[in-house]
Amino acid sequence: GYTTERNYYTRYHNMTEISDWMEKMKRENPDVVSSMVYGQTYEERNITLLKIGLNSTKRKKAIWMDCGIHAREWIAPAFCQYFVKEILQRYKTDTKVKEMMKNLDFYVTPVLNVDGYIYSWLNNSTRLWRKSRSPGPVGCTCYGTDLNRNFYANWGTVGVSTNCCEETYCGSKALSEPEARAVTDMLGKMSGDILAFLTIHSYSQLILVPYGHPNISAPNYNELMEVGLGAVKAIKAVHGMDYTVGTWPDILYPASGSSQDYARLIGIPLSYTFELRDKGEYGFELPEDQIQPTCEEAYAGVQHIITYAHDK
Ligand code: ING
Ligand code: ZN
Repeated sequence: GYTTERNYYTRYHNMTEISDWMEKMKRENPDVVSSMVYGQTYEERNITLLKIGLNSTKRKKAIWMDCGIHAREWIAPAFCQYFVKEILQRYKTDTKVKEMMKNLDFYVTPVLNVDGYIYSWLNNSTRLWRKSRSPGPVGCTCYGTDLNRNFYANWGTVGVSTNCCEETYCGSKALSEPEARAVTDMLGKMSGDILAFLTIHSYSQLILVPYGHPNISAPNYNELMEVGLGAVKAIKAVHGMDYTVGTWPDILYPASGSSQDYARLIGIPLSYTFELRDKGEYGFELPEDQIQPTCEEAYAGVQHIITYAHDK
């Protein structure tokens, strides 16, 4: 592992390095960090989350964060790592973060689409892979399902492809993919305790609120927008970057079967998709010298939402 390198959080890391890093986080913070395998990918790799929080006698609320549901969006796992590093540092000196660590557990999945992420690290021709790595149905020679179209949330109705060669192929049925099932099962177990569901993507500099489906609207749409706008302001204050907040249909185009929609549909009040830097200059291949500033500003945005959820 390269986890002792001074510049660790300014680099992208392959899956082996991220797994080593998870072990290191546990080893160095045994009272605060534990890990849990909550599912297996199509290629039978473990899907692991880190649980971060201070022990408490009362029932704790939770924050969910997943990164790397899309393989090529490398800044997302880098942000999950940065986020964990930051809260583990900050709670020791920052009384507000400490209070949140007492009242909340943070469930962080650094890489959800493990098979796809490993594939995107293979060589130059696989670098821009998005989907999972399961084979298509009989008669289709292409691989992979878009995991963010495979959830049980108006599945297959809009903004998806049924052609297994396409980037937004939604799978043969809702939850056909073990990765989407793992998240669904885990959310089911924790359901009522989760205050905020945060799923991290790139790129476009957006904060998306539910729903991706055009015909439904969240009962707390105004709250979601207001808190999202607060996050945008917090982001801008760090490095002056502009993020936009809104529903997917309002900003671009509708989509169904996303994890974000599923999370809101099952009652998680605050459900957000973050689309990190940039706006297309480098796109998914964001240079490493932008990792740190991107993570710094995204942390501010996430902290705004988490603080709101905690204080509410
Ligand atoms: N963007 C997301 C995608 O899955 C999204 C955006 C989020 C669409 C939520 C619908 C619902 O297409 C990227 N960059 O993957
Ligand atoms: Zn994505």
